[in-house]
Amino acid sequence: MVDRIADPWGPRTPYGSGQEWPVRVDTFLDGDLNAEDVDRWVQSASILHSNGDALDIAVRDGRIVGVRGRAVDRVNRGRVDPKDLYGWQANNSPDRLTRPLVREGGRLVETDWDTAMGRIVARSKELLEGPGGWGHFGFYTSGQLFLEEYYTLGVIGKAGLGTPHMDGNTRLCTATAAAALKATFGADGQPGSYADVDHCDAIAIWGHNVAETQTVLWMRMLDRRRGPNPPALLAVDPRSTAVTREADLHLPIRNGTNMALLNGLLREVIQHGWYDEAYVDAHTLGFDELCRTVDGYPPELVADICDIPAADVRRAAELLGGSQRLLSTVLQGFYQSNQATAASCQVNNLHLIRGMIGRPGAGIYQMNGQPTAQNTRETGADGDLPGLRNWDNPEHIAELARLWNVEPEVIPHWAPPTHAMQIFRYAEQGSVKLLWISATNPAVSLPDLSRIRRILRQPELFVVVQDLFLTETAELADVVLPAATWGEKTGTFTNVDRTVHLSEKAVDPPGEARADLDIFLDYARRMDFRDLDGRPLVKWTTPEEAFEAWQECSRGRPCDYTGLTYDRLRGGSGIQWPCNDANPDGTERLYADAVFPTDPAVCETYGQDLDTGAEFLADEYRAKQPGGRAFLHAVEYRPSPEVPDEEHPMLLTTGRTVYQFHTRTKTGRAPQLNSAAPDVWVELNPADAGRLGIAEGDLVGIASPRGAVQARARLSGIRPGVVFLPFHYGWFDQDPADRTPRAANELTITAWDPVSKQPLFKVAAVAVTRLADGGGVPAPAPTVGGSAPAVAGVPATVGGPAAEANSRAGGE
Ligand SMILES: Nc1nc2c(c(=O)[nH]1)N[C@H]1C(S)=C(S)[C@@H](COP(=O)(O)OP(=O)(O)OC[C@H]3O[C@@H](n4cnc5c(=O)[nH]c(N)nc54)[C@H](O)[C@@H]3O)O[C@H]1N2
Ligand SMILES: Nc1nc2c(c(=O)[nH]1)N[C@H]1C(S)=C(S)[C@@H](COP(=O)(O)OP(=O)(O)OC[C@H]3O[C@@H](n4cnc5c(=O)[nH]c(N)nc54)[C@H](O)[C@@H]3O)O[C@H]1N2
Ligand SMILES: [Mo]
Repeated sequence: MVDRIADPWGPRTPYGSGQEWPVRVDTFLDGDLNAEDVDRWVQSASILHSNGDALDIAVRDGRIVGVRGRAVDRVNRGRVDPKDLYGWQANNSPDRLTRPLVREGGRLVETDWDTAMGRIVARSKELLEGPGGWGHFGFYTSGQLFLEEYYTLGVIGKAGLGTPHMDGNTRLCTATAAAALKATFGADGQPGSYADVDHCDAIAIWGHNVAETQTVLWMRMLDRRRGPNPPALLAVDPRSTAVTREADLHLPIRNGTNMALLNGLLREVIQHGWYDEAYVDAHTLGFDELCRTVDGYPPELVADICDIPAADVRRAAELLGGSQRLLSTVLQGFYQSNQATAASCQVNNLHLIRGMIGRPGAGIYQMNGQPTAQNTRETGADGDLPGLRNWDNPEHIAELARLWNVEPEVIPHWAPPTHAMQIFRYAEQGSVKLLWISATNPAVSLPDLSRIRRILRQPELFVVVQDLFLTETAELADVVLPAATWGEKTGTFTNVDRTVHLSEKAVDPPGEARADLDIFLDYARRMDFRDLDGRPLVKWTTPEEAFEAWQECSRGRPCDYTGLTYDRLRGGSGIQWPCNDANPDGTERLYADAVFPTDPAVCETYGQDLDTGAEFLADEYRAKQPGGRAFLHAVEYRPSPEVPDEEHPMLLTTGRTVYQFHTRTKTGRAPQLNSAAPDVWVELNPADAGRLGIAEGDLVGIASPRGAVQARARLSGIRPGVVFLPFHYGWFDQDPADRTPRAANELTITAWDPVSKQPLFKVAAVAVTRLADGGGVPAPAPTVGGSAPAVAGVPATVGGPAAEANSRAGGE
């Protein structure tokens, strides 16, 4: 038995290069239950991160009572993340929404489905038939629904209403992953495989706290590090985390300077001749310009911009340049930071010029964050066109029009799809009049929250919120729809390395809550969307039928699902797309043949200028004659849009802890997870704390030009001049009489990457002041991971008997 709060990663199962990762099966069951007490085990996968850990849901008396990892699965080989071990308890929470709510006289009151849907449909018809039509509809969805639900929503938006104003919270999450993959390779889709961990000789971790955010992937890396021939480890993060402490080399760069670092590293690699000339010549475009640009970034300049020793820039380049099988992971420290897409593309460049792609151990993970974000992108629920199609390619539009049997003109394709930040802008300005929010909590997760609250409160904006709980966002809605969730509905989703899993319904949802698919289908029916022959536009009623419709849409595209079926996904391991006649068992790695989907007929985008975001025209793109080669993009470093000044002298960055998921609607309702990190804290370097007279546990005020929050100080290993706030803490569980502002996004800035349009959650300027003495009581911050204390005497975070889980190497 292991207390997986005290030890989130559990026992090691070391293994060597090229060996198979050993099985270790993790199980957690409610209270004193044993495996014999479980009525049924129902196949599923994790829903609290993008790793795609396969697990079975334990059911007893019609309730979920626990989970157990699936030993047969290629992704986790039985292991389960702490959030997944304990987080399912939120399904059983007594405060689940069980009936629809509508706003009456300023208050939300319970009603029936007919009334709630009737209001949405009446408002929709009024708007659609009036002047401005589709332009009034905005949809803001998620990276946490199922593939079948996104595809259905995408068809409703694109072929039913014809609105381009649809996006996911994936804009906040993995828009940069998609943008960087498109920009370099021509289309979305992760080149690497999780099995690359088994083969690599070096791992580079770029702005990714993998130990806390993809714990099972980290377990795999740690098991390699403890076995024979361990891979070298490089970590780039302004904080001290479990990853940077394990690393052979840690570059604690100033947040917002990734681009300068990467330019400097590429310069060193090129100048030392650590690149593969033959690969560069045959398979890439843009090497000469890349050389010219990075030439301006000698180690001393990089050291100055990033505030790290020049010798460490050289050492990092040596580590990267000396590796034969390099694995890179990139996540929010890049995606939500300054020059997000440009910097992420430099990691692709590094792999391309070294020929480190498409073979075992040489992998790139432009990571996802949310469990089903890949599907939001593939199916077009983020506004992109389904099947990774190019909005600017008339032939792609014609294909969709044929598939859906609608006029091509109905499908919005006259401009790029509207990104989430712009949808909220339109709502602010009043042109978007109906905003339908599903499975996301923007009142806590978007930047500059006082503005977001103002937008959502506007009386003229009709807000629909579809959720499990009365969230901070739902409180502001006109109609609240109670949704079923994971474990209560069936569907599929795809993880970071393209592994598709089936998640089956295990139990009934509470009260009148309905699956999101059924809600969208009900809306389509009531709106009476038709195709050209007068038949219903949406022709499916079950998840499996929706999946089959999606398969047709994916046919022949990079994300080809045509070889998959629900039956094939049952029983064994998840399967990686593309899975089709040519690859009946799925595809472990993309680009093994070094042919990239950059051909103008195939590519998902004609590209953008990575500095400004300006879109290239089709002819400009064709003139480059990519012919299946990948693009090496060269970009100069530019400072962040907000840098410290006298009034706001420190840099703020934000992120996560291992125990909480986002705005905590689930993990805040699981006792073991909640008590491990019950309230907000702020991480400070001891030197800054000393200068400001702040001790561990003192109450601190953090103010930016947009707002102010209060948090208890945790003196940690973060770099001097930088403070870190977890963004998990909204106000749903605060005493209504004392809602002291504590959400990190009160402070963050409305600014985004020009290419991916992902908001810059990782750089803002703030002032930090001491407000009150903490009386020697430590901050409510975990002692594990990034918030590990730099001072002695803070008691360790433990879960105790209630958190004891089973972990068995080799199986059951
Ligand atoms: N426990 C837990 N796991 C999760 C989630 C969760 O909420 N909780 N959410 C899931 C989702 S949706 C996502 S997107 C992922 C996110 O996973 P991560 O990206 O790993 O998480 P973050 O904490 O947002 O940021 C990662 C690191 O970036 C560093 N950083 C900040 N600014 C910079 C910078 O300018 N440059 C560099 N190089 N680094 C910087 C931070 O110090 C932080 O340690 O996690 C997924 N997994
Ligand atoms: N400052 C700062 N802000 C950030 C970030 C950061 O690092 N720093 N990270 C950003 C990132 S990467 C992300 S992904 C976002 C996450 O931001 P959000 O998406 O707002 O976070 P969640 O708390 O996951 O919200 C998901 C909502 O969906 C509901 N839900 C769960 N399952 C279902 C379902 O099956 N059906 C329905 N209808 N509802 C469901 C949950 O109850 C919850 O209310 O936050 C972003 N905001
Ligand atoms: Mo995310």
